[in-house]
Amino acid sequence: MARLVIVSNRVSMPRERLSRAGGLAVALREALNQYGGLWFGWSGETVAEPSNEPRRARQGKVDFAVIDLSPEEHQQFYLEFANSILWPLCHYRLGLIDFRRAAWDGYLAVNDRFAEVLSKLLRPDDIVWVHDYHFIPLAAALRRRGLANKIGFFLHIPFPAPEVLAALPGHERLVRDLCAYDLVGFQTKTDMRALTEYILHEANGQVGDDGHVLAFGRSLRVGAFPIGIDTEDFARLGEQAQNSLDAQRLRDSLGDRKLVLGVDRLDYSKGIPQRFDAFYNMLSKHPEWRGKVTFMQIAPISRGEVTQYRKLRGELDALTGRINGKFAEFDWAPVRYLNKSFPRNQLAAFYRIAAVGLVTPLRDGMNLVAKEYVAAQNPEDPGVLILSRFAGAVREMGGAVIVNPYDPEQVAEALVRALSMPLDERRQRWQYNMDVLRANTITHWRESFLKALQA
Ligand code: GDG
Repeated sequence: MARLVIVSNRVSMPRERLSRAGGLAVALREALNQYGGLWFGWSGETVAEPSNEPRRARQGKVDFAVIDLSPEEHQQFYLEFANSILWPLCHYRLGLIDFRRAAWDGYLAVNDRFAEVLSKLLRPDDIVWVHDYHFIPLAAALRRRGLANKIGFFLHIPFPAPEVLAALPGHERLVRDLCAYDLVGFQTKTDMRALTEYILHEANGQVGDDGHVLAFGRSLRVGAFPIGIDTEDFARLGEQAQNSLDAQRLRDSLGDRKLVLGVDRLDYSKGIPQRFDAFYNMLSKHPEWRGKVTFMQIAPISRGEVTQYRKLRGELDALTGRINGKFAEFDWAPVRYLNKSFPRNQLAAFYRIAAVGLVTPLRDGMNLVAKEYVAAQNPEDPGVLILSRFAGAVREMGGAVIVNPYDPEQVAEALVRALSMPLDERRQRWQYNMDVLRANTITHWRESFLKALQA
């Protein structure tokens, strides 16, 4: 295969510890190791006068090249357009959008600068794989510079329905630029159809049954490529974790209480306040569960500079206080709320011990936590996944108890049902999900995308 070039917003340089990196970073680095290639993106740093000369590193067959952003670029491109406009838009939260023309201009300008730097690093036969909403206009900016390489794009978050997308000033340009890629991949068919509906009805384009699209004078393909995890690795971590010191400490602290677990970046798309509400509801309506169950929410702070995220933090602090204030006993606190992150092996120990994995996003591209929770279970005595109908993962995790996260009473009932579910049913549900996870791993995802891009 030709050289592979991956572009993503944050690039983990070789010195960054992979044990803390997510499964995605690990999988992409594996692809680069396999084919040889280049990983290009933002360094994560802001400096007053960023240079267009990238900082380089090399490890094995993989080159890394990163550039810095100026404080203004960081503000307009990253904090404002990507994370205060595109993120809420794609998660159907129009009320949270804070549109500013300067942010849009900044977004396009940063994409243009990234294209300028990248165009000097590319060889004619390189295959380029661009990741996520930060870089929708990147291929168009590369094409303007005469590059004819195969360029693919994968959107990790949902793609909004045309009616929602139309709320974004500049949506026509955004979709036109998206069509400069050769392959556009989505997490689910629903996301894919949202784009093809737009192409058909807003852009006068054509869409074939095989995902072939003709629009804006270009021909491209679109497809659904649901992202997976390293299933065996999580299963192994889960098994090893059960005898770890952390697992022992957690078990000791729980006594004979059951554990309900939530793990999410602290993000409003994850439905955490609604989940707290559901737990409150369960303790109110089912007093028999008081003192018998503990809900642990791990929520490392994310995008702390964005106002909406700071508000969410305040809201959750208050909810934790409200639930614990009302129900706690001198020897039991119903909610454990932790604003920090844990290494993957510790996380696996928590997954393994939890009787219920409570994954209730209001909207989510896929949600890897749901998959990791399943993979880390004890096959002899697996826990139950409760999953939102609005997570991409729901298409595959047919063994989950599926809920509407906006309905706290329904989620409370699902909790009671999951906590009391007989072993046989738990095993059947888990087996169904695990078979899916074994068939669609992250390696499978990566290979099927790259195969489609090369075809
Ligand atoms: C985006 C899309 C899509 C979380 N806390 C800790 C920790 N994590 C890890 C989890 C998981 C990852 O972070 C979160 O992945 P999600 O998929 O749940 O969510 P997003 O971050 O929003 O990801 C999403 C994904 O991209 C991939 O395409 O599924 O829909 O929004 O892997 O384990 N990891 C460690 N400590 C923590 O405390 N080590």
